[in-house]
Amino acid sequence: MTSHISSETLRQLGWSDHFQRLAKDQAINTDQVARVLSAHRDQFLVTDGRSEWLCTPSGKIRHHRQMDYPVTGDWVLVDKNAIRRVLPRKNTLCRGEAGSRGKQSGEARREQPIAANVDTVFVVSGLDRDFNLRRMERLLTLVYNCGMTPVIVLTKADLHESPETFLDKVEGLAVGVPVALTSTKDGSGVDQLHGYLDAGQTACMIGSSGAGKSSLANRLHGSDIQATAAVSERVGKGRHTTTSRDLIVMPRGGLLMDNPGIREIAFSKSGDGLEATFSDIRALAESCRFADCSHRHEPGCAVLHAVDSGELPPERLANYHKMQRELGYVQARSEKSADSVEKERWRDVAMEIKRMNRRKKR
Ligand SMILES: Nc1nc2c(ncn2[C@@H]2O[C@H](COP(=O)(O)OP(=O)(O)O)[C@@H](O)[C@H]2O)c(=O)[nH]1
Ligand SMILES: [Mg+2]
Ligand SMILES: [Zn+2]
Repeated sequence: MTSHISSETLRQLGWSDHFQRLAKDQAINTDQVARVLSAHRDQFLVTDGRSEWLCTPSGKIRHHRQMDYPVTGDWVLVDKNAIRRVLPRKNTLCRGEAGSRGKQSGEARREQPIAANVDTVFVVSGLDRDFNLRRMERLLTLVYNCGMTPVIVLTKADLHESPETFLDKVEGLAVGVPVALTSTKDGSGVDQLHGYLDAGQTACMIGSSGAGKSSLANRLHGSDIQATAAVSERVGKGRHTTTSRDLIVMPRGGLLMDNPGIREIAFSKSGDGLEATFSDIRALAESCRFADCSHRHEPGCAVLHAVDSGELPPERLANYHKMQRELGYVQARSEKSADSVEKERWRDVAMEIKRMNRRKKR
């Protein structure tokens, strides 16, 4: 009975049929489940929908590989103030760990999970010096490679007379990706994002520091819950304010994750991200003379022809080639498939549940 009530409460935090089914199969009592709202090295703020409390990871988790350590958005098996296990993830936003690659060596980096169980990723860019089409292509590729759905959010529209010109530039970037033109100064365009934050939905923001993510979170929430650069300048804390990742429960019941600025975007997973982001190149490639055309020097290359005719920006093709090379390294190195990692996680969770229940009976 209580477990029925708590699973309804968990639903408001994004617990879906998918998790409910798996929990049932593994005889997990949802009273033992909580969601991670923020993750620090040794302390995790979790919630079960009724209260929030701090947990520490149990010894077992501590000694696990980095991928097994809880991140914001994770569902975890808790025992009072201890996190016993991380429940298998629906998806994981990962990037290559900063600094784990020698310059230009091309060697893939260690995987660094940033967030888990995310429905939509807001790729946030300011319409100021932050605006960079090549970086957007990188972020889109990263998001797709992690099996997530991107939405491009342009902020600071108020800085321009006709900000719509940016829409044209960005819409050519990735076919089918929604683009929102917003300003947190005057609130324009912000409302269209509420649709991604309905009850049970989790959205996560990525983008450089200063892009306007926390300001957007505040606008969407309707109150100042996140510290923005504007605030910290006043209190003299410097420009980089978001030091902790936070999952915020939004008024319409969805959850929004405010991540730290991503300075460097290194890949740690390969997937169909390149194809998804560069669907125009893939479509052109069908007309190349050679099926295995690299679009670098081959005769009869439809992609190079599109560059010559001005249809395809050369910088876009160059960025495609650059990422293709990087992802080649990632693929060569990747060990286990994400699926098998998550399957192992379930087996481990099931064993832990048995142990926990045995302890209770004694
Ligand atoms: N003009 C303008 N400035 C904005 C807008 N959104 C954010 N800013 C400013 O941009 C700076 C960085 O914002 P912040 O939300 O802290 O960015 P974050 O690092 O991505 O979280 C702050 O000084 C904000 O006041 C906007 O829509 N228009
Ligand atoms: Mg911030
Ligand atoms: Zn070609």
